[in-house]
Amino acid sequence: MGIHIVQGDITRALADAIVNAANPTMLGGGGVDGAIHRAAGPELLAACKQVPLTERGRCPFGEARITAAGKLNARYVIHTAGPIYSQSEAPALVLASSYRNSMRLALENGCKSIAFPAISCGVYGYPLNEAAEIAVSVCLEDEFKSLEKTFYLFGEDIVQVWRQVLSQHR
Ligand code: AR6
Repeated sequence: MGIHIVQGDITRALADAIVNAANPTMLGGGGVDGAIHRAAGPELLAACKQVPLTERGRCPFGEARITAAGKLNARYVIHTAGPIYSQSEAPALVLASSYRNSMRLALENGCKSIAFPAISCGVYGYPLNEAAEIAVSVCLEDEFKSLEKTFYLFGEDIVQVWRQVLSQHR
């Protein structure tokens, strides 16, 4: 299935799963994480508190966790903590893992469609071009071909970057 790019708010997405660019605490935050929690309502935070985390109560960078979606038009929210670009030893591997683990969880839960934000491209500081290259390449892996993938991107500049990278892969 294809890869689509939409300029706009991911909380409006109609998809089986909406991916949240979260942080390892899984307790919400700013940016897209804040928007998703606000739109989903308090059920989402309650659901996040139920998911299995590490002994220290964390979802490690590059991993993902799935919850119900509260009031969103989706069956699931998949929360992943992308890398903090300046602090990660291997940001490209971690970012690829965030996309891969999110899509694996979606497939394991019977999803046919998934909506992504630009994971790590806000306060986590990932350079847009490199992030787009990783996002698109992982989406094109054979394992994920049955999923309909849509990127919801904030702003014209980032949409341009994603479109250009996608066109280079076609
Ligand atoms: N829909 C789509 N994209 C959005 C939306 C939205 N409603 N709101 C922001 N973006 P960021 P990160 C874009 O900072 O870099 C949180 O506090 C935004 O313009 O949300 O992975 C978490 O709790 C940018 O392009 O996520 C973590 O602590 C992209 O989404 C931390 O931020 C990602 O920006 C994660 O940082």
